Amino acid sequence: DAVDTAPAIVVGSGYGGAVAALRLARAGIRTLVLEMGRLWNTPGPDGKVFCSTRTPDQRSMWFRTRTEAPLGTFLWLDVVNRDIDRYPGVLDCVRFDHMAVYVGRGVGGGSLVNGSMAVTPPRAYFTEQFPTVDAGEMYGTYFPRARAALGVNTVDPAWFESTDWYRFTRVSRKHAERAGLRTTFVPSVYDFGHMQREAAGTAPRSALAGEVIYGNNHGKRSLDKTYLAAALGTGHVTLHTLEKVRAVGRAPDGTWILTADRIDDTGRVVETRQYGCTYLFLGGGSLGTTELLLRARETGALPDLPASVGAGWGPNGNVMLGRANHLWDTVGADQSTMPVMGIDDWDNAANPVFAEIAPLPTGLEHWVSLYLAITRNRERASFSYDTASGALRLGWTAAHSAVSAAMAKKLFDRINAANATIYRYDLFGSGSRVFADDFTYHPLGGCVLGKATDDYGRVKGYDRLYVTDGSLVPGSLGVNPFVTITALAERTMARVLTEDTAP
Ligand code: FAE
Repeated sequence: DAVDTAPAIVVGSGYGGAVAALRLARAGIRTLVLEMGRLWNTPGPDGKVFCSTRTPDQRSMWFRTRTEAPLGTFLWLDVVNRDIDRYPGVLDCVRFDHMAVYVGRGVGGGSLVNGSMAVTPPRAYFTEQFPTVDAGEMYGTYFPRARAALGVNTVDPAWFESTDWYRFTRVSRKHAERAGLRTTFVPSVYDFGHMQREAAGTAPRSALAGEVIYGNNHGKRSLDKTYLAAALGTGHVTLHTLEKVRAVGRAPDGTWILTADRIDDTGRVVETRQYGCTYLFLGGGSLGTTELLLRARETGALPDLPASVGAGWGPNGNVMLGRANHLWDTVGADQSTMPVMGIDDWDNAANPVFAEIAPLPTGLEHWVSLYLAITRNRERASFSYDTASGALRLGWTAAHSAVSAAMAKKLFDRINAANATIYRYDLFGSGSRVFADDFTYHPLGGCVLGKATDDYGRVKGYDRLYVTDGSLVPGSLGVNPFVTITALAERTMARVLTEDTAP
């Protein structure tokens, strides 16, 4: 069979993939990027590239016949999810036995669907999670480099205090302060200048029109506008979309051989292609990269991969919950979809939690305060490979999740007690579920730095094979992960381009 070759191949175009592509290209190395999702640049019949969260259509989710938003019900009515046509939509939900993992699909990966929160972790916790990484170098060089390239900015505090669009945040701040808790502003890659123009009516609305988990039509500095635009601008990068890498192997001369299925808009495989490269960078995310390596090890394609491939996974302790406010504490019908504040109780050694004040932009007053809590859950799970079906299994259990829910409960019981409020029981479907602890937006681990790889993301057992994405992070980070994933990828690329690829 014909094999297309390139000096370097990058699998996936999320944060890890985008950094690898840009730095390889800037070093003059011809690079092919293989992405299973679409390129999101073509308007649909409504003139928009992405659909809204309020009227989702086929563009919303990856090959589904019904949307699967984490908020399953509202006021016990199934008004949030909709029937849709099967299509390579931008948000995927990968379901394991006790954990649903949300990921972005498309050129830009998670940057297309995420909440834009661009948080640098507290240095002490970063050091604890990455004991072998030089924190001075990270905080002095790679975090600043990542934030600059990602276009991180912060909301103007005066505008924040005065605008209706963040009333929901100010109400939650007041309630946290009554419980003696500290809040902190959270930086973002959403352009706040654009958001203020949205509010003023001088720019088309996106964050102020309910857009987020199915993509933003304006205002967001997603990777296709930052790292990937710069990478393609070098002329050294080729991008193939709707191509899913299914297998990785190695030719006797050491060339990496990839097998990829090209799909059409119905999901049908229209062609299977082989690619070869000298340097292989895996940026498929915690699930994508771990799946490729685990399958390669278990099928014998890459038998020397270490036993630690597949281990050390965690959901960053994610728990979502809602509180019911008193009638006089209105959160507002107008809510920006971009969170800008968190309740920071991470230094509480007895119960470390960092809880983002999340919007619930239904367009109606609902008196709900919504939160995405990041808890310090120390449980970890491993992936295993089911040889018969070829599927990945995840050993995460409901008991593992219960640890996160208990930590969130401790914090929010305090907030409820201080405000004489209660939880909302109608947000997450069945019965009276208060804590949605069975899904995550932050899958982390599977190929942990310093365990499955060396301290720079070089996969153990082979040379010229690298991991640059969220699978390097050991299951917990304490904050939203994309700034850290980007900074670690910058660090890996700086090292690899001086030590490994020099002629
Ligand atoms: P990721 O961005 O997932 O990129 C992987 C890419 O590889 C995807 O485009 C895949 O389609 C592609 N891919 C995977 N497997 C293959 C294959 N076999 N062949 C070809 N292509 C493949 O990985 N984080 C924050 O820091 N702040 C937030 O506000 C935030 N909000 C979030 C909200 C939502 C709804 C979600 C889902 C996530 C959120 N996150 C947030 C998490 C963040 O987006 C995530 O940690 C990063 O996107 C992970 O980056 P990676 O490079 O690891």
